[in-house]
Amino acid sequence: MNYRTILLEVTDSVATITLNRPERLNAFTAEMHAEIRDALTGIEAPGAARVLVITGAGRGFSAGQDLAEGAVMSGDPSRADVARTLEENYNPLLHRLRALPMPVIAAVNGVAAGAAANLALACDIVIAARSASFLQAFARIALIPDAGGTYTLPRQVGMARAMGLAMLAEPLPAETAAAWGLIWKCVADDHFRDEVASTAASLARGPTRTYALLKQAMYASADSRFDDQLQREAALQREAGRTHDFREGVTAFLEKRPARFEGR
Ligand code: T3D
Repeated sequence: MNYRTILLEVTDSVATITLNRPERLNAFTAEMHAEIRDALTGIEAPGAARVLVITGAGRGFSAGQDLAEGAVMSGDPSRADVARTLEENYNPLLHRLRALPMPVIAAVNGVAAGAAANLALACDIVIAARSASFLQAFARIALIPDAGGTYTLPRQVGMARAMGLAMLAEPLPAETAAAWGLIWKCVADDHFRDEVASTAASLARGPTRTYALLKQAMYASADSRFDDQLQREAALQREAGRTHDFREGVTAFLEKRPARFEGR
């Protein structure tokens, strides 16, 4: 299908969604959200893909919500409902990416600002080019961090850094984001695309069903008691132990050969 604001490509089980409004630094519009939803429906279909990569066209990842389309610009400002786009667009997207039964890589090629920064940080693996940065731009326009920022940031970098990022709204260079443990990796610009491609290819050869179970376990842990989490692990491990890939993994180990996972 042809989209106007994104590109969708699926090659060797790797689906790539490229945010594609480079003249607006790939800022999100309602149309872009609708197109991403449509693309995800195809990607979720059984056998369609085993990894999703989200990246940006041109020099930026995304500047977050398109402020020319935002709530405050449409109609009477005193009646603006900024939460509506969160409830209708961003929050369902965040839930959907977490629940997607495959790894999701945010390939942050340049600046990621506002809701786009937090969307990237909510992905399973974040790889950023060295020239990229993460900007909690919200306070600059008198908003609070959204798209999960107030959840993700204190948990991943601690309250002191989360507060600094949110209140000062200064760009966080990719290298510092990696040093703080906010992202998986910061890679030299020259090697960025190759690193994303090799990571995606490696995950596409992996035990996809197990990755989906692993996501469930990891994302539940932040809100779980220790004992509940142990029970959840046992239940999910039971499922993992019944996959074809578990049998293949153990067989390959005993036969001293690389495993050939099929994602089931
Ligand atoms: O409904 C609601 O509004 C609520 C939703 C809230 C969720 C959010 O995401 S709030 C946060 C929204 N994002 C921002 O506040 C970031 C705004 N952008 C910037 O601060 C800067 O663009 C950057 C720091 C990200 C990058 O700066 P720079 O100098 O590299 O690029 P630039 O020149 O500012 O941007 C290039 C073009 O993209 C420019 O257009 P022009 O002048 O060439 O015609 C600029 O206006 C446009 N652009 C950048 N960000 C946005 C945008 N257009 C619309 N919306 C944007 N968010």
